[in-house]
Amino acid sequence: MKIVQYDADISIKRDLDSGTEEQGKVVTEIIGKVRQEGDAALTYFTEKFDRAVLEDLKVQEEEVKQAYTEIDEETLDALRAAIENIRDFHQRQTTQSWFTTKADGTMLGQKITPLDSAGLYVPGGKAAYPSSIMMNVIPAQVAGVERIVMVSPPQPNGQLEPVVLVTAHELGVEEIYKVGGAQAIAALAYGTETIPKVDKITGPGNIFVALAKREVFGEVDIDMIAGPSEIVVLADEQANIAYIAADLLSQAEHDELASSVLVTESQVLAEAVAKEVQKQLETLPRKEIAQASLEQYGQIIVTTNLEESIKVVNELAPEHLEILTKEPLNIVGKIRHAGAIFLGEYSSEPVGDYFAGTNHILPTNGTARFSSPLSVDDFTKKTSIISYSEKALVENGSKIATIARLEGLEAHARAIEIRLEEK
Ligand code: HSO
Ligand code: ZN
Repeated sequence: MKIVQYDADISIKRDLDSGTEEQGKVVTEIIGKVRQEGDAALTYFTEKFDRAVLEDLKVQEEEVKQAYTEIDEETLDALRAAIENIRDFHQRQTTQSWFTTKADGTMLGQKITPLDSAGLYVPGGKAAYPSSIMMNVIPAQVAGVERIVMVSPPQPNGQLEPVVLVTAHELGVEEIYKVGGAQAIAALAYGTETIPKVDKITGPGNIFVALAKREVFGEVDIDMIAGPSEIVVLADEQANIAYIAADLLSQAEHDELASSVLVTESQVLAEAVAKEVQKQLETLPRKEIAQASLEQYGQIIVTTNLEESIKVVNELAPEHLEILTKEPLNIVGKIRHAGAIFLGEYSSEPVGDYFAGTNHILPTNGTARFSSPLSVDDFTKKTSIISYSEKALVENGSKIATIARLEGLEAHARAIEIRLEEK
C-alpha cells in the first residue's frame, strides 16, 4: 500500500461505471419487451441470458425443501443467530405516528404507513450473499410491508442457489421468482401475469440491473445504487497492526474497485501496516482482487496529529470507519460523516457486515455526507393529517386568503372565504 503525507486533496471518490450507451439501449429494449409481452418475455430472456429453460417462474415448496438438504446445521445456526440480531436492531428503528392539538381545536399529525409491497433483487452465483438478503428483507418486515417478493437469476439447471432459498425461508419470504437482470426489474416495476408489481425495488445487481432500476424509478421507488465497499481505519500508535491489516483486506477482497484506507499520525504504524498487509495478502484466496483494489484505491495517509486525522475522515465520508485509538468513544462525537462507525479492536468490520444487527447497506463514495444506512424508514412513508376547527379558520382565514391572492389564486382565497361569510 502506498504511504502518503496528508495534503488537502485526498479523496476516495471513484469514477463508477454508469454504463455505456449500448448497455442503456439494451436495458430499454428489455424493459419494453417485458411491458408488452409479460411472462413470455421473461421466459425468453431467461433462456437467452441465463441458459435456463423454465416451466414455472415461481419457486415451489419442494425446491425449498431440497435446498435445506444442502445446508449444514452449523450454517443454519449462524444464519438464524444473525437474523435474530438484525431483527432486534431494526425493531428499535420503528417510529410512531403522532398528533398534536392546539388550544383553538386544531389537530395536526403525521401518520406512518408501511409500503404495501417491496421487491428484492438477489444477484446470482457467488454474489448471492445471504447477509444482503437479510439486510433488505428485515427492515421491510419490521416496517410492516405486507408483500415481500424476491427475484434472482436461475442457474442453467433452472435452480436458485440453495443458500438463497434457505435464507428466504428462514426470513419468512415465500414469493420467490427465478428471473434476473433488467427483465426482473421490469417485471417488478410493471408486473406480468405471474409477477404482480411492487412499490419499491431494493438490492444490489450488475450494471444492467442498476441501469434498469434507474429507468423504472418514478414508476416505483428504488433504493440507492450502492457502490463498491470502503473502509477507513483511524488508528493511533498503540493500535494492533495485524488487526488493521486484516480489516483493510476484508473490504479490499470485495471488489477491484473497493477502497481501503488507513489514517494515522504514526509513521511507524503506517510502515508496519503496509508490510503486514503484504504478508497477509499472500495467503488470501481472493488475492488478485484484493491486490488490484489496494494498488488502485488503497492508501495510508499520515497526518500530523489526531485532530488532523479526524478532519481527513470527515473529508472522506467513508462507508465504514473503524476507530482504533486509546479512547474511541472520545472521537465518535467529532465524526460527522460515515455510514457506520466501529469502535475499538474487537469491532472488526465483518462484525457489522454479518452479525451485530446493524444494516450493512450503507452510503458509499462520499454520500455519507447526506445519506443514511438502509433502515425501516426506507419501507415506510408519511402522510400529513390536518384538522382545523371553526374557531381556527375564522381567526386565520383572512391571512390564508391574503397569501392566496398574493399568488394570484383567487379560487383558493374564495374556498376559505366562503366558510367565513356565514359566520
Ligand atoms: N461490506 C459489504 C457488505 C458485505 N460484506 C456483504 C460481506 N457480505 C458492504 O459494504
Ligand atoms: Zn464486507
